[in-house]
Amino acid sequence: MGSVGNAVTRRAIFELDTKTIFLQYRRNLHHTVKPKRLFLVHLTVKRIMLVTFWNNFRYSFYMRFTLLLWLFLWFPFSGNTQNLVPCHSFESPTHCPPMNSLFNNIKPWYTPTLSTTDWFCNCRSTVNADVWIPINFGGYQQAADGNCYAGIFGYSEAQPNYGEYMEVQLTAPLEKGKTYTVAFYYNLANYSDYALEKIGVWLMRKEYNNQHLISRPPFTPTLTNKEPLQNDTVSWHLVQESYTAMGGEKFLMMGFPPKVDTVQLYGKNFPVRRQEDRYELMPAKSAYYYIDKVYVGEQDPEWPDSISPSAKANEIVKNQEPVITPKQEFKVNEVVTFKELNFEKNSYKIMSSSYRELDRLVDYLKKNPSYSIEIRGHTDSDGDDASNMELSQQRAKAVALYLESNGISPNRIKYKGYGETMPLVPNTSKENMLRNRRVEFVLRAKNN
Ligand SMILES: [Ca+2]
Repeated sequence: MGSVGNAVTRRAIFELDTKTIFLQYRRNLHHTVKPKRLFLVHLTVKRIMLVTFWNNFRYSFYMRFTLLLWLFLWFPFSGNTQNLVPCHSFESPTHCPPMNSLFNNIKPWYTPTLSTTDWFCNCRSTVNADVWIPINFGGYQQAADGNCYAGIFGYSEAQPNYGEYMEVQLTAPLEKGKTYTVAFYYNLANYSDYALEKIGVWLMRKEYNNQHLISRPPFTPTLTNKEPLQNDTVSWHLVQESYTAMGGEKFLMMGFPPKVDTVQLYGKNFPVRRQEDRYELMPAKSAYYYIDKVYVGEQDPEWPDSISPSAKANEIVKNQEPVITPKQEFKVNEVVTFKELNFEKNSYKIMSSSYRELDRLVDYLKKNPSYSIEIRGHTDSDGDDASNMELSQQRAKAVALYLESNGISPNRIKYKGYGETMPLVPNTSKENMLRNRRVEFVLRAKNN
């Protein structure tokens, strides 16, 4: 290590940094606090931090080892094998999927349409959830890499025009005339009754983002797989194609082509759950695919053609009786009370623990576009009538807005607050009052 050079560089960075901070202090705090004094405090803290870092590096074996290991691991990837796809394996060191349908949480990926692409992880908070790994609403599958993968609907007989998509900005645009390798793994989910032949990859100069569109984007993919997709629900399979760039392609989109030509009935036995146990998020007569490890780069990534779950994983498939999320079937005209919906105290702000239940409803409404919904807010008898009426109205409205902001048309949503006028039980005990504080919904068939 050239200590003199490093010291000079560090000093230069240090001075640049402190100058910026000083300017910020002047901009933000002038007239209110004495900036010079604050600046001096900051400077001292920074100095202490630098000294601590240096001492750690000199004396701590662990820190030196970690830094060297990091450098060692980084070097082989800094050459031409660089993958231009950020977050290529859908892993997040900090986040877990909070619920289904929220693919946008695995940044920088996002859904280019209103379709509800899924993100699955083996995280503590997803155990037994619809988006857990290995068991989830699509069936059973380990990640091809790491702890997470994505999932997209390819086809559903009930909604042939519905398809799910995902998009990401590449870390650098493609260069004109250069040939790139595009590769990724896919796996047909167990509960698919159908399998598709082609999957599409779009490489685009401009971002495709149509948050009004629930059906397939209307243009054909930049490339599709030459060999038909394999109808295998056990192993991951690789799609790898090459592509000569026009230059400037910056966005990658994945999903199924606008016209699904070949839909094959997939007739094998389902290895995990019986078909009648299938969760409602997985409608009958549809095709669902898991996606993991996406690559766009100049070199062949030299990935194996398929990745099979380990023998141990297969053992789990055989022995484990999976926990099944109760099948959710809503009946038209039936009053349903939200079970997981909670608001902050005396407020109409929805707590995040409620999103899961709300999202299921969103999903249900999307898959049943002929239904409309009425939301009814109720309170207990605590507090005065008028403010209870107002609070119940606001809470019902908050639910309506949530549905709306997740793509349900406001034409399909009605809401109303009933205050304390419609108790389920007399407001005579804490338990009874808790039952009376509730939000309900009723599904209506159109023109009803
Ligand atoms: Ca992964």
